[in-house]
Amino acid sequence: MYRLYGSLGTGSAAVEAALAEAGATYEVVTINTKSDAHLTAEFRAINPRQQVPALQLPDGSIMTEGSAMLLHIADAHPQSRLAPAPGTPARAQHDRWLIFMAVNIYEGELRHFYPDRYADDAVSVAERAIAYVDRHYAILEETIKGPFFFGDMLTMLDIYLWNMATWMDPERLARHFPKVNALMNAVKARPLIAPIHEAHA
Ligand SMILES: N[C@@H](CCC(=O)N[C@@H](CS)C(=O)NCC(=O)O)C(=O)O
Repeated sequence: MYRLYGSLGTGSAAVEAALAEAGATYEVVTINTKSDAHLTAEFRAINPRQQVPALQLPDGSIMTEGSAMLLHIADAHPQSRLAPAPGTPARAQHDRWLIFMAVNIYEGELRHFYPDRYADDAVSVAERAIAYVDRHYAILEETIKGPFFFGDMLTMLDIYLWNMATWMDPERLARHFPKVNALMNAVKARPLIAPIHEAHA
């Protein structure tokens, strides 16, 4: 079985939702980042970067980077059809946008939530990070077909975007990014994801 090291309200929510939608057997080990449980030597042995999520695969190996986990879960559970088939042009687009979100929106949110890690003037780092994240949400807003990213098919893009969209102020999201907001609502309404959403959001 998979073992997911995660914490409520973090990027581990997407991995939990992906495992649930894939029909995988998994357990969640809570590493509460709010009480610094990720900063222990014990967790450093699991993830030297001391962040969640970390995922132990059924063979005992450990991987980090949530976006990579989603791609792996899709490929390890092809019957769940959570990503287009590897090697196809549709998969290229899927992976393109997943990495787009990881390196622009997720990274921008880290600057928003941990501004003091980037500069002494934390307030201005946080403000610029919000504008930076918005700029990338605007590009997604133009690209999403609706209700899901590629139309009717749920993919890892939707699960990843749902997770990140829960970090944004709900009123701002609805006003400025209605397609992202509708996508988030469609994902959170899924029976397997609704309880995960409740717990994390
Ligand atoms: N690049 C990593 C980033 C993971 C990450 O930033 N996790 C945050 C929670 S969303 C965390 O563990 N924060 C605690 C810290 O950095 O001290 C990924 O995509 O999985």
